[in-house]
Amino acid sequence: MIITVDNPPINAGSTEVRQGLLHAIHEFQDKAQLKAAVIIGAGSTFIAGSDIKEFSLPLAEPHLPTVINAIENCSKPIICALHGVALGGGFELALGCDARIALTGTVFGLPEVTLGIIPGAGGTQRLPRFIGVEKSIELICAGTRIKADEALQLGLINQIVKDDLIGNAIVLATSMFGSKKRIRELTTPKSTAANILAASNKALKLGKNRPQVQKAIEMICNTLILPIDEGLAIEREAFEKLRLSTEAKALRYQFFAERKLFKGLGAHDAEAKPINQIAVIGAGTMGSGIAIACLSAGYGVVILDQNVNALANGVKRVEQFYAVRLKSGKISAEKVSELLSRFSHSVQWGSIVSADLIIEAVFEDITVKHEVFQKIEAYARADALLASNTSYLDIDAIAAKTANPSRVFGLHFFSPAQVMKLIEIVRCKATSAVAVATGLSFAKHLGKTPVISANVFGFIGNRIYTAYRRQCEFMLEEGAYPEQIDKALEDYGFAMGPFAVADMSGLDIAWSMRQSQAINRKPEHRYVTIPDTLCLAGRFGRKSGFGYYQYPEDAGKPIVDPSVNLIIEAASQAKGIERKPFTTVDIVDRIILSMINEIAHLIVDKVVSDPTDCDIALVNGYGFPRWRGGPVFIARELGIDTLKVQLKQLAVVSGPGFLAANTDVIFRD
Ligand code: 3H9
Repeated sequence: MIITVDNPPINAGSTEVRQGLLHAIHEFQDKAQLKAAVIIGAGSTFIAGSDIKEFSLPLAEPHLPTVINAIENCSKPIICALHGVALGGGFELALGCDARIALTGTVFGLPEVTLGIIPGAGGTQRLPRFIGVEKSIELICAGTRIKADEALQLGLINQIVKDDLIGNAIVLATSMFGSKKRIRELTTPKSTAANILAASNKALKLGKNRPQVQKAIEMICNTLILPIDEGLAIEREAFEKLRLSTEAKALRYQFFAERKLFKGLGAHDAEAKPINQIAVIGAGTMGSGIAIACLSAGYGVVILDQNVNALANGVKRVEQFYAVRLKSGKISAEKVSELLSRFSHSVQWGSIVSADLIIEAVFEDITVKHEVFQKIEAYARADALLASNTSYLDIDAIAAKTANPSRVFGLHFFSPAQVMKLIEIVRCKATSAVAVATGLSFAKHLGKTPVISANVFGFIGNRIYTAYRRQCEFMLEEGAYPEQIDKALEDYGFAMGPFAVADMSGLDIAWSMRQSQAINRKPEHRYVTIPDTLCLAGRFGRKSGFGYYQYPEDAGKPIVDPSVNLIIEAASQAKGIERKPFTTVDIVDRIILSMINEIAHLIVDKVVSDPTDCDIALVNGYGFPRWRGGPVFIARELGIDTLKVQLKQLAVVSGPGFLAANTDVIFRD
């Protein structure tokens, strides 16, 4: 009997699918003339997992474990024929079958932890019985997706076939007439406590110690001590608890927000132009990072810098990046030579003539940018697209001085450009639809997450970050200290607190930006002078050995500096502010609220079209913990009325210059 799951587009294991499967298995059991069954997916894939849209509601019967029980309890063999992906519940269903056959290229995995849950249909109980505790910890706790050849090596599938999946599955099923091979009957291979501990510690570190990772380890280890039915019951209970947690809800929100973003990005009114050859202007850290990102994605890259030393350093950074990967075994020598065969460098502007896309990543100075764009125009092909990687300069002003501003736009990468997922695509007044569509397709090809921003100071991310930083400075003035704010945010899930980040980026950069904007600052607005005082004292952060913290040569970590606290206290005193203690909750609440307020401004000002894009930007470019969902998710959880009350309080404590936004826009989809 052939049982086909047909629930496009990804054959999600919805209630109807589970009902259909259970019905078919019972029918198969009841018909004596049928000797074996094959479960297969229609369309491009097997079951890609449970339908996670159902996860915010009570799950309807029959549950997936009931379906898998029916397969195991069936007296005749049931084979799974797999293609596309077999993920989450789809893979768990396959593990409940008597044999598995897969088409070349099929992908397997239990990615539940990435959604804040653990496998809830036996994944943590059957997988270890097959491949052992350590390997299961490695795969389940990272949500790793593996290809068919690795699955075959691990013994997870019986056979790989190049074509005729169903025909080959029927042959396999026929060979199994009269037999059953239940994974539940296997005993988990023995392991040493030291090995399990090492695998667990590694997984916890990688999984940021999140509750679902801890639970997954506990469940997997249960297979060494508990009978399978007991282990399954405990797993299901833990899955149910995690499924209903705010953290899992936030991760589902992020999942669907990203899908929505990519879907929206595909719906553009112009075709992207093909891009093969990229020119990067400027061989600094950013330029070489962009070159690496482009080379790794398969593009031909020329990097140009008129300063010979800067060029040599940039080229060295690119070569060293691949040399380190080669040494650590992450890449083969052949791959490195193939990558570097597409890489060239030059001090001559003539080298950019064959580029389809030219990305400027030079010093942040508008005069320098104007000069560079003039040069680019003189040498680039007339149909090449021109992008600036500026993080805060006015790209309209840059475009206005070019002969064809319709081909100019922003491609704002985040440092390190070869690592960070976020790219802001800045659409200027004259940017053509083709340029935007090409920027998007290019960003996607790099494996990045692009968000579209209007051309305003700070674009999306830095606008929100600036509001958040300002709020942190207010709190310094009112009674908090840098180490306390940094710790509160690190405990919340940020990789680094804002003052440690500021010290790393260099306080002088923001200082010169503030100086350039001083003329526009309203004197009646609240302005915190602490960062300026630090800069006037030569405290520029890590590079000068002092900033918000001290950085003695022999200390790996920032050290709290009592003299900074004196500067802060003097600033409070100068304004007659009576310092008061802050709790971690006070700190985090004020920061999140200030972000929500700024996001509402961005929507009202039409800088970004969808509020959820801001959450995606913060998670992918600013280290906002994904499992918190983002400020928009948090605002929606709080509800419009509570948010309004809290924002009113924030306006009061923030003082003059704080502009409360119309947050209703956050609640529109
Ligand atoms: C689980 O299984 C728990 C178990 O332990 C069971 C416990 C009892 N549900 O990504 P795409 C939608 S947890 C609902 O653009 P691609 C997606 O929103 C689950 N919908 O395509 C989009 O919809 P729309 C474990 C889903 O080809 C459409 O499908 N499984 C789900 O680039 C196409 O998606 C996972 O975590 C879902 N599970 O990639 C797998 N998945 O057209 C997560 C997708 O309306 N999914 N949709 O915008 C993926 O990794 C990718 O979507 C996949 C396809 C590789 C499948």
